Amino acid sequence: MNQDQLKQLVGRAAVDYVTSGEVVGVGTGSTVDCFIDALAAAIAEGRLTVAGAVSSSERSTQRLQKHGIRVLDAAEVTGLTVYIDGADEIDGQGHMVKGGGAALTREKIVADLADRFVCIADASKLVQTLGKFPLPVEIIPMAAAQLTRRFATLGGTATLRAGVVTDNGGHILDVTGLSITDPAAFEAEVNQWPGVVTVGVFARNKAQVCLLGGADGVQTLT
Ligand code: ABF
Repeated sequence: MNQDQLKQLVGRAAVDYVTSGEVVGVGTGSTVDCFIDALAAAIAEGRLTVAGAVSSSERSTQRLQKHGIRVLDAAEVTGLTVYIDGADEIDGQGHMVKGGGAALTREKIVADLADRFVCIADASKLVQTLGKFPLPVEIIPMAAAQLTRRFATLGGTATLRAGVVTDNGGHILDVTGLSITDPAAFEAEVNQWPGVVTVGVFARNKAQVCLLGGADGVQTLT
């Protein structure tokens, strides 16, 4: 199976985690695109109903609406049973690096509304230690130089992602050279730096379930 087929596989598997009749939290990315398509197919076949979706990006909103799935504002719900999203890296404990698609802030907001985060990914995303994938950090633009210096004290090299403005008007720093051995402590520390909107380490909002697509099919990590 190629990578696209693995994404379709886990996208389909994630439909089983949606509670019929409820509002579902929907993330962003090519794997989530597969989930949205599989969700729409399940609805069309009468296997499931949803009351709507809370989406973490304009991209996912458009895809959901194209399928006729109602998109609610995050403020319209008090909570979600499940949030389904991809990752750039995930470790064996469910900690993730996210934000390669620049949607990390909204992803963390929707994840925080949910009782359960189900991560969907192909097996290449599973790592021992987070940090090999350049860590995305959404920032307030005027803080870029100071934050670059702060990351250097942790051994990281931060680069401004050229030409990218997030859905919230922020900029993205991509930080290479990090080895994030304690994701919860790292997230808590970086979150306190002035000018950081969201750090792409998801430890506080880690995945409770990870559906990993590999040669042997879907592996479920809990
Ligand atoms: C989102 O999309 C992100 O947080 C992550 O950066 C990315 C994963 O994308 P893909 O599924 O295309 O690899 O979930």
